[in-house]
Amino acid sequence: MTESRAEIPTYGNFIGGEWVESTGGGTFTSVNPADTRDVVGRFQASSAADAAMAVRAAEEAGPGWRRTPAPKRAEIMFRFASLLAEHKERLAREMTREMGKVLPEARGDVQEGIDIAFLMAGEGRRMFGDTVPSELPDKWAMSVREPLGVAAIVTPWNFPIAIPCWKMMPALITGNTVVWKPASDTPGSAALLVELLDRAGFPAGTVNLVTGSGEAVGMPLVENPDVAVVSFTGHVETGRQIARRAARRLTRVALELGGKNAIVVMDDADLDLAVDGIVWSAFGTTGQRCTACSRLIVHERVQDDLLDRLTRRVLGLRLGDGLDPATDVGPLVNAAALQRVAGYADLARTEHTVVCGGRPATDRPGLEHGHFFEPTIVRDVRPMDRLAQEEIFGPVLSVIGVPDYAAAVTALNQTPYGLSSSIYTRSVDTAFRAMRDFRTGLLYVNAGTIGAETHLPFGGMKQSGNGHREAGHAALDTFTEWKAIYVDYSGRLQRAQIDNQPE
Ligand code: UN1
Repeated sequence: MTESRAEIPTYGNFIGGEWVESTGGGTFTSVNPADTRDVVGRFQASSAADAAMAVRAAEEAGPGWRRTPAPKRAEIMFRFASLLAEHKERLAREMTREMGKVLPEARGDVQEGIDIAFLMAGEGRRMFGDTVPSELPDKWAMSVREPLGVAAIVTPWNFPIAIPCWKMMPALITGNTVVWKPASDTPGSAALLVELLDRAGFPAGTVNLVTGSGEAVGMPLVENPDVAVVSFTGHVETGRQIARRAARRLTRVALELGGKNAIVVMDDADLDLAVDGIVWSAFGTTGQRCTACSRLIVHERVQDDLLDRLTRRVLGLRLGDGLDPATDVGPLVNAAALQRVAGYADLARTEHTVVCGGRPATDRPGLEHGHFFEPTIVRDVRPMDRLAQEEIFGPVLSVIGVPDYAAAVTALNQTPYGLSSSIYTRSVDTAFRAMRDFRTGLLYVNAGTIGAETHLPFGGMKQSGNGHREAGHAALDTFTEWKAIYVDYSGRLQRAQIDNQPE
C-alpha cells in the first residue's frame, strides 16, 4: 500500500485539553511493520519545552481533580471504560497496523485496558485505608491515601493500550494528573486512546499527551521538579538511567523492566499441554512481551520427545500481516529489532544448535516489506550462556536440558531478571516446591509465562523492576502517599508510648 504525503493524517500533542503542534514544529512518522510503505500517521517531534508545558497544564488541573470526590472521578472512568469497549475493534485494528501483533492479540490488549479501567473505576468507591484502635483512650486512628501530584507516564510499544491504561487508570482514580509520553513506534494508538479519554469527560489538563523521543521528552519529564512520580515500562538500561536522574530530586520512580522468563518442563508433565503453552508464550506477540518465554528448561528424560513435538508445531506457524486471519506470528516492531534478533541467531549458529528458524523471512513472497523473522528454537544452551542471559525480545527460544528439579531451579533463578516463570508437572509436590523456589513476581503452574490478569499484582523481582507492582490494588501504592491521622477527643494531653504504660 502506498499513500501520498497529503493523505497521511497528522496528530498533535494533547495539552490542557487542546490538540496542539509542538513548539519546534518538527514531526516524525509511524509506519506499519508488516509493510513499511504504509504510513500510519505523522506525529509531533516534541522537545523539553513541550514537556514543560504539559506538566504545567497537569499542575493547573491538579487541585480541582484532587478535590473531585473519587466516586465522581470514577464516573468518568466508567464512561471511558465503556467507550473503550465500544471502540475495541477499531483500536485493535489500528494497533495491529501500527505495531504488528495479530488481531486477536490486539483485541486482548484493548480488553486489558477495558478491564483495568473498570477495576480502577471501582476503586473510586473503595480505596481502603485502615481504621484501627488507638493505644490511648478517646483517640481515633486511621490512614488515608493521598495523590502525589503530576504523574509522568512513559510507555512501551508492545502493549500500546493495555500498559498506558495500567498506569493512567490508577494514577487518575487516586487524584493525580497525568503527562503521558508513548513509545515512538505507537503514537497512533496513543492518540486514539487520548481521544477517548477526552470524550469520556476527563477535565482539561488531567490527561496530557506529548509525543517524541525519550531523550527529548521522556528525560525532561523525569527531571521536571513538578513531576511527583514517574512510571516507566521498557528496557532495563533506560530504567537505570531514569532512576539515576530522578534520584537527584528523590522523585518516586516505578519501573517495569525486562525479563528472561522460563518454562520448566518436568519428566512427569503432559507434554502436549506444555507444547501449547511454550508456543503461545515464546512466539505469541512475536516474542515481544516482557513476560515472553525465552528459555525452556526441560528434564533430559523428555527433552527429545518434547523438542520433536514442539518443532513440528513451530514449523507450522504462519508468518504474515497480523490483520490476516491466517497469520499466527506477525512482524517484529522495526528494523533495529530485526537486526538485533538476527544477531542473536548468528550467535546461536556459532555456539549452539539451531533446531528451526534462525533467519529473517523477508525474502518470502508478501513479506518483503516487513520486519519478519522466523520463529526460532536453539538447543544445547547452558544457563550462563548469553542466549540464556540476555533479553532478546523476539521469537527465539533457548533450550536448556537439566537432569532434575534442583538443576531446573538453579537454572531458572540464574538470571538478573525475575518477572515470570512456569512449571509443567503432574506432581502436586513439585508444583508447590516451584511456587516456593522460583524467584519471579509472576508464576504459572501448567500454563505458559504470559497472560497476567489485571486484578492481580503485576511486576518482577530482581532487575525486572524496582519493587513496585502494577495492576491489582497494589497499583494504588505507586500513585499515592499514605497519611496517618490521629484524632484525640479526650480533652487532655495524651502521650503515646508513655502514658497508659505500667510504671
Ligand atoms: C508486557 O509484556 O509488558 O501477562 C506486559 C501478559 C500480559 C501483559 C504483558 N497480560 O503477558
